[in-house]
Amino acid sequence: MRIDIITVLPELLKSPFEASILKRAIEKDLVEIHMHNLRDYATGNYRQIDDYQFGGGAGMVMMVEPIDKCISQLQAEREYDEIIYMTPDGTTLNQRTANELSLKGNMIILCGHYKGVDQRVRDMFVTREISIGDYVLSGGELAAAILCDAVIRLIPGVLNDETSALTDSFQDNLLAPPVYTRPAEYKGREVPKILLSGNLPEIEKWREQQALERTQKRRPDLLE
Ligand code: 6GU
Repeated sequence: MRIDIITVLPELLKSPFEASILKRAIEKDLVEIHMHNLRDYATGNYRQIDDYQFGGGAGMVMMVEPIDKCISQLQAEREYDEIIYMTPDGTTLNQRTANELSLKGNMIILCGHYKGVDQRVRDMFVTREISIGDYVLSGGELAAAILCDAVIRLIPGVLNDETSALTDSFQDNLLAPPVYTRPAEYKGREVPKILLSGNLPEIEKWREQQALERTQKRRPDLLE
């Protein structure tokens, strides 16, 4: 997989890819991340990338031309399966979308800022608009980092047995069951006996039951 991220704040997107699982995925050549500073595609003395909105109103709008230049240059070099625009009015990210995107080859992620991008960018290029939840961030960068994390960890070979995605919350529309590690007793609190029994079928049954109870209590919407 190759991900090209278009942003006005590339520095905000450095550290997420320099640690732990994402770093290892890059080192193993399972994913390539390329940052593009939108400012590099702006023209004129002021390298302008945003402007006042037609019709008036507070807030600047990201201009179509620099984004067109950047995306068109990338598209001249390779085919893209998805051009994703990060925006609070997009479709809320969930595990199903992450699973779907983990199977793609090349993707562009465009990070919005200010009042967002000129609608013509969305009409001309964007194949999907994604939000990470019903709250507003100052820009799409942190949302893009979250999307990349959720997607990249699902690429075959990125996770090993210890970090397996198969038992994650949401993987079958259930939350994950409680987990314990040593010691078996801590300040009077004991690990459920069943987990120490070695009876794998019974342990599996207990986990399924716990996952179901947790989901019923915390996220009944997932079971509908
Ligand atoms: Cl993708 N962008 C911004 N700016 N705010 C958000 C978001 C995205 N998703 C939730 N809030």
